[in-house]
Amino acid sequence: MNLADSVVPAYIGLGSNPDQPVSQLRRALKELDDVHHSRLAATSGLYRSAPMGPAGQPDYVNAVALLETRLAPLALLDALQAIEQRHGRLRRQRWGPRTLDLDLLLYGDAVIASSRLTVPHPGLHERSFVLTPLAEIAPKLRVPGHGSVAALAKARTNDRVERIQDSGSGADQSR
Ligand code: ROI
Repeated sequence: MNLADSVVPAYIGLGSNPDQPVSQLRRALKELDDVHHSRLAATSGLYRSAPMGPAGQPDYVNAVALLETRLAPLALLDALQAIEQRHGRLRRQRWGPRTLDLDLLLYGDAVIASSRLTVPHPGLHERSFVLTPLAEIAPKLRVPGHGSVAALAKARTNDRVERIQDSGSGADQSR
């Protein structure tokens, strides 16, 4: 197992649209809590957001989670992809509907550009459906090269992103 030397804060973006997105995200948050060598330290509420990409797809539900992990970046990516697979990930079309998307947004302050993984996530600084839930749990966090999450979220006021409920993951209640 490929472990980091210390515990690293990793921020994960969750998104789902076609098939009961609220329950997909709730289940996914529980599964994130079970990732080995990791602890689910914070979760945002759930947000309904207008789809970015082709028109005619349903609204998305999005959230962000903070995982404190000892997994190395690619080992964490493997764990996220295993969860996506369990949700029967549907991804037929670029920017089309998806059953469950888990994006590794930030891994500590690492900057990674490899064939499998780009961190910070390339769309992070300009996507309200990521910035708004991220600002709920980490407003002061800085995105390398782009400034604070709160400032980035504030700059994007035109996109439709509405908080719909607490995530109910149990992360805040049970610890
Ligand atoms: N649009 C929204 N609102 N939320 C997402 O999670 C999302 N994910 C995607 C694309 C297709 C870019 N659009 C999205 O992958």
